[in-house]
Amino acid sequence: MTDLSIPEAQLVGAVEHDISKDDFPIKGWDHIRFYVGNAKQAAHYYSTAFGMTLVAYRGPEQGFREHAEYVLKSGGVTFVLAGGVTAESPATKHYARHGDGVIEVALEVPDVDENYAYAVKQGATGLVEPHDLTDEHGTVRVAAIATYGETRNVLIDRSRYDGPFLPGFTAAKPIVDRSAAIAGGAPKRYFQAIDHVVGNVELGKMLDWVEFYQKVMGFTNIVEFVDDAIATEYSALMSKVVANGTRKVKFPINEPAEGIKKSQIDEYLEFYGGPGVQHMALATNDILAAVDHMRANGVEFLEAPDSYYDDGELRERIGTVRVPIEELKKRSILVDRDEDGYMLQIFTKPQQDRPTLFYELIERHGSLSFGKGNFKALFEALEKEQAKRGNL
Ligand code: TYF
Ligand code: FE
Repeated sequence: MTDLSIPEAQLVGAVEHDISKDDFPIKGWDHIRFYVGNAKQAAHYYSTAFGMTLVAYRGPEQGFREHAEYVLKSGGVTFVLAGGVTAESPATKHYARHGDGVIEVALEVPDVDENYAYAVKQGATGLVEPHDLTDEHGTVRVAAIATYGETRNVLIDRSRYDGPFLPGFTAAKPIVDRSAAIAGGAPKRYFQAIDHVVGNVELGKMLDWVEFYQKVMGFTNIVEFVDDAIATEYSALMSKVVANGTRKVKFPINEPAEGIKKSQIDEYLEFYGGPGVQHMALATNDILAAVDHMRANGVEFLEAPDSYYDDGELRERIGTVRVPIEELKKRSILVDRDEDGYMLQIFTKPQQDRPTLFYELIERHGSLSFGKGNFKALFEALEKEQAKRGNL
C-alpha cells in the first residue's frame, strides 16, 4: 500500500518579520465570528462535519439576552457561531438580510488602543472604541473598525486573560466524542490555522479595499493578482491579495468582471445582499485525510474534471509532489506550483442555504500561491454549480 503520510511537513504561510516596527502590528488571527440562523445546529455541523471542538458558550443561561454563542476550535482556528434568541437580536436581523455569514474577522494585536488610533487616523471607520471586558479569568481589551459590507475587523489583546474565550463565556464540553473515530485512524483535527480570508466587493471597488488595507493596516499587495485577460473567460473576477508583514494574515479581495458567463462574484453579491466574506482557506497538514474524513462526514466539495489530471500539461507544470497524482484525482484535490514550492487545495460547495460562503482546504509546501494555475478548472467547476442553481 502506498504511504500517503507526509514524511516531513514543510508547511509555510509566514515569513521572518519583526512586527514591533509596524505601524499596525498584528500577532495573528484571533477568531472568526458568524451570525447564523441556528447556532445550536451550526455548532453541531462544525463539530461533526469539520471535526471542530466546542470549548465555550454564552447565552441566556449566563444572563446574555441577545444571542446563543458557541465557540469551536480546531488547532489555532477559532469560530464563534452566534444565533439570535429574539427577533431584535443583531444576529437575527443580519441573518434576514444575508443568511449565515461572517460578521467579524478578529485579529490579535499587541496594543488595541494604538492599533485603533492608527486605523482611525488613516481613515478607517471606528465602530467600537477600545474598552475592557473583565471576568474572574482576567481582562481582554477590544475594539472594532468597519470593513467591506457589514463586516468588521475586531482588534483584541488577550495577553491578560486565561479564560476559555472572552469574558462572559463559560467553558463547554465537546458536542461529539471523537475519541472512537481518532482511535480508528481519523486525524485529531482536519485543519489547524486560517491561511486567508477572502472578501467579495462590488464592481469597481477592489482597488479601494486594497488601498484601505494598505493605508489602515500597512498591508502590501502581494504578487498574485488576476487581470481581466485571465479571469474573463471563466466566471469573470478580478482579485488582488494584501498581506501583513509576517504574511500570516492574508486578505484577497475580489470584484466581479465582465465575462461570457455571469460572474460568480455577482451571484454572491446578489444572494448575500452586498459585500462580505466569500471564502476562508483553512491550512491542513494532511489534505488527503482531511478530505476523506470530511467527505465521509457529509461535506460536499467541488469536483475537478478528469481532464485536469489527465492532460500531460499538469504533470509538466507541477513536477513531483508528495503523493501520486492519481491520489489527488480520486479526491478532486488541485495542485499549483511556483518558484518557492507547491501547494494542494480543494474547495467546498457553499456551506449554507444561500450560494455565498464556502471553504478552501490548503496544504502548502513552500509555495505562497493562491492557486492561479487552477483558476480555469476551478471556475469551470463553480460554473457547473451556478448553472444548477439557474444563475448563469
Ligand atoms: O483565495 C484565492 O484567491 C484563491 C482563488 O471563487 C479563488 O482561492 C478565487 C475565487 C474563487 C475561488 C478561489
Ligand atoms: Fe483561496
